[in-house]
Amino acid sequence: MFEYAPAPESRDVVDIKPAYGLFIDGEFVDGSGPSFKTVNPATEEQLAEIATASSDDVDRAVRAARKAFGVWSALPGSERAKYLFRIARIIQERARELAVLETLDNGKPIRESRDVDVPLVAAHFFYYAGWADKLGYAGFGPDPRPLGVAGQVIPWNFPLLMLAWKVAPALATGNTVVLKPAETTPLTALLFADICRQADLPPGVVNIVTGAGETGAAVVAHPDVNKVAFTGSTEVGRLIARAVAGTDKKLTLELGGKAANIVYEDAAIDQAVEGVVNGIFFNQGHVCCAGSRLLVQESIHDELLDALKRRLGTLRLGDPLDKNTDIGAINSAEQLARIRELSDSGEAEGARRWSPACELPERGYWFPPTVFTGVAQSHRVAREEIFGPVLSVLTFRTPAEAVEKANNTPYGLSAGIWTEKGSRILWTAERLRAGVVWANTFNRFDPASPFGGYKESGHGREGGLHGLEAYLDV
Ligand code: TXE
Repeated sequence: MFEYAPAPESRDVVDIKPAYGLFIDGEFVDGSGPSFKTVNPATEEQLAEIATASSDDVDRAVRAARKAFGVWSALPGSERAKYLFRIARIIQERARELAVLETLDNGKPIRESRDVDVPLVAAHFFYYAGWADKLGYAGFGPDPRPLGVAGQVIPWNFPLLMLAWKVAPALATGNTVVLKPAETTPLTALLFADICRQADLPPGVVNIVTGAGETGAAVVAHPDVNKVAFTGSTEVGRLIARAVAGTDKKLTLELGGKAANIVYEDAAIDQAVEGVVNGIFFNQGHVCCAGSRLLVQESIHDELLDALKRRLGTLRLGDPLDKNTDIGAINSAEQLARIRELSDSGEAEGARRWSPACELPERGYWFPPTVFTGVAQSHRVAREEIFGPVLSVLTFRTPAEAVEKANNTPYGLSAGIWTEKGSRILWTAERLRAGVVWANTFNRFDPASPFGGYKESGHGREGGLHGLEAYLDV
């Protein structure tokens, strides 16, 4: 029998201060709103007090960014590239610190923050550093111009990675930034502020304002912000679209999803099971492109479900700092309540609920990996984004039915296809209304490839060349 030996990462590699201010014009300053606390969702222990930026503080940050824009946008691209390369290298040097801090504040397994989040963050800065002196060759004409001050509001599921997706292309193109991290996960953005200082980035090029939705709304509404970039709920995305309507602000929105992961009967079952598990249980399912609807061909339903359940029985849920952990904590009490409410609706509407035997820690916010079978398209668990470790299983008989069911959602962010037949991949992919379609893999990201949705999943693209365009007048 296999003996379980815990392998905890040391939390001593991070130096968490008891209280943090806002980062404006290259300095940490007090916020004038009431401070709030950020907690470790795995233990509910307080990590730090965080300042709230009032609209006056946001105004100070935007003015600092405006002043810095003059200097930053006038630098030759090769100079801006040097700063971005420097930031990327410091991220690599401080990778362990960033990963541990991300795991403490967010609840995600250290294996993911160490092996996925932080390396991708560095990769985004390297990638966009490479573009900074080549914008004239990017296909947008000889002299594309930066927009000015970018107001960026990000969520809590990939705090540092969402920052990188937004900050790296903004800086490479000569814009300056006022960024508001999510209220439950501000710590890595504040550590990033320290990295900007270490890289000698000119003051005001990056400003970080912490706080809740009101602070985000103040960033979006500020008249001297030229570009708004948001990742979060569809509901808040709509509010932001309304706030920006009628202004000349450029807008990108990256919102929710309800992706179908389609498994055809000729798929390699073991590989598909791994893809389904990674698709929905990676980052506790707090992933906008999560494969939350499994569409399995009827003829292999029982075989696939048996294999899936066996695999789920081997996943370890627990201490996110333990290098063996597969499933960490839910990010907040609010998110846990949302997951519970939607899961209860699944049972009430007649779907069958299953979870592997697993003990949940007494403190903290936890939810077991959960599978719903016998799900109808009308059930809430098939229609609404749960944003948790909950998989809804539906079946199909023909490829046409698979496509119809996959597209039967107001969202259109991503999808997955599992089959050994190349022609079937192409046939299916060209009929799916989704911004990203993965074939025989899932949740793969690359800074060179554009990411974004159709329909209620938002508009605009981040990543790759398209990510540059979002920050330029072309
Ligand atoms: O999102 P919010 P929440 C989905 C997911 C989740 C649900 C709610 O389904 O269960 O949204 O999560 C800031 N003006 N996604 O409540 O509120 C807020 O402070 C400007 C999918 O956390 O959208 C935070 O920084 N900003 C998603 C950010 O918006 C406002 C990721 C996101 O919070 C604001 C997160 C306002 N009026 C949740 N109100 C994805 N696409 O990946 C709030 N904010």
